[in-house]
Amino acid sequence: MSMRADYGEKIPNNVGLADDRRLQRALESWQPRFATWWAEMGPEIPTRDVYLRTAVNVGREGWAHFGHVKVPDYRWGIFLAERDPDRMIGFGEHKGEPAWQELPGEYRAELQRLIVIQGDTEPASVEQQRRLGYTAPSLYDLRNLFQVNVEEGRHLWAMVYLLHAYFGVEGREEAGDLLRRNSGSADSPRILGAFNEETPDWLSFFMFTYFTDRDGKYQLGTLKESAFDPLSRTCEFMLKEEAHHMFVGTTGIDRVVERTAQLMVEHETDDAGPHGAIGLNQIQKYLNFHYSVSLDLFGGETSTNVANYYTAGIKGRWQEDRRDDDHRLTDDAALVDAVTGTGNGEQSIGQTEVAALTALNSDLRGQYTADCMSGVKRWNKILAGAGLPHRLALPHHGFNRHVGVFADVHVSPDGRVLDDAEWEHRVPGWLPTDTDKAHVMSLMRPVYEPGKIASWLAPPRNGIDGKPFGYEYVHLT
Ligand code: BYC
Ligand code: FE
Ligand code: FE
Repeated sequence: MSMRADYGEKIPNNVGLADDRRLQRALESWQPRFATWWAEMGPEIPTRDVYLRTAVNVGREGWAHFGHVKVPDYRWGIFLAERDPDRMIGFGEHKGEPAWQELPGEYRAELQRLIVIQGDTEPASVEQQRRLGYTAPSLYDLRNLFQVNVEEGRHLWAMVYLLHAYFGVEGREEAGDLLRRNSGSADSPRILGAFNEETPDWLSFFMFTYFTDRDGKYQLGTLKESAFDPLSRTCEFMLKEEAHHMFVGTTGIDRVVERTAQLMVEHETDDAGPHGAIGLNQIQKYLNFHYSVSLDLFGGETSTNVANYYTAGIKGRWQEDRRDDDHRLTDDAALVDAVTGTGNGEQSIGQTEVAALTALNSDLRGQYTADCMSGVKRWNKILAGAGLPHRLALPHHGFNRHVGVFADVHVSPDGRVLDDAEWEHRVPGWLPTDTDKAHVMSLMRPVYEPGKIASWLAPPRNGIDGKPFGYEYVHLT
């Protein structure tokens, strides 16, 4: 069943908004609040226009349109992947029953919570990134920043649509609160830790889009499996956009590593920092930080919440249909991380067996880590290609954690439990220090001339949408 995309409407959509006056009015009253939020909390740098991709439809004939647009006039729309009328629930106690087109009353609270948490992250990331335009290393990068930001704005719209369409008064209130909480705010912070951290520089931005948007990919992947079909279809379409965000991260870090390696070779040094680059050890420290903060987004190693979500059919596993088991997991066991031993620095990291259903956060985190490894391999290839013996690595998953079994211990990047004194002594070598941050910040000088690029990263291999790197992707005012 395919629904025509309604692009002439005030709110572009493929959900038949024109046929539901009540819902349309509710969303049209939320729209100016979104516009106010975007003006106050969105990208600060003034532009005349930006070369952006806009989602205009779903399906095979092409879903996106490219062109220069005035950013406040961007058409944030509501798009769900096409409906499969025969879709069946793939897991949990309702496995084999038809997917739900309406909200089941018994799971209302859980679904609302998941949608609110997901929705909260989207505007949070825009808030975190709002000042980066002032230090963009090229117009190409500035354009990518805007692209990521408008799409995170559209992801907010996606969750707000679900809240308005299915959750009544409470949903409308939650939709309002998504604009009321702010990243880093003392009184009303964003829900999840990583989304209250700062993204003050472009290395952080690339790390964030590599590691934190990738958490988004995996969480959306599990919600795409949901028995609640409108949520599933929403997430399926969001995943399409997500691919570009991770591309920005992957190739961004590629280009930083490439430039650093170049200068290390040119100056025959281990530290390219004094030569206008970001030091390789600084890249490693930023990687350590963003990977560990993103691991916290997977929740505890064991969780009764996640077991209940799975049994109810509202949150599945990554690629549920490729799993070779009964998709109910009621009789299965799984190994999860555990910290054993007590006090006096005698603790060590082992594993313990738990009910598989409670181990699903660990399961997802494992899939995520394997994916993150592929980036590290890429970056190490760049180093090897430059003839350098240096390598980057993911730290142990217990390193610098604030959620789950590792929250109460200090773990080194190579996976040893440390006492407080040793941790304090060694941590400046593992996480960005004020000196590291100041060095990275000192390199953040804007380059707004078409075809020019900052000193600390290599230009991209290709431009956007077949355009060259030197194209005027952004017209500043
Ligand atoms: N910070 O039972 P547990 C994205 C809380 S990113 C603070 O293990 P659960 C994006 C937890 O709420 C993807 N608190 O939790 C990326 C619970 O509290 P209560 C976002 C945390 O529910 C870049 C308690 O600790 N989407 O899209 O199994 C740019 C016990 O935890 C944190 C989702 O996350 C934390 N990090 O798992 C833009 C999907 N972690 O209930 C966008 C929806 C846990 O005891 N969310 N807590 O008071 C979920 O699926 C789950 O809620 C979580 C947590 C995976 C987040
Ligand atoms: Fe998003
Ligand atoms: Fe994203």
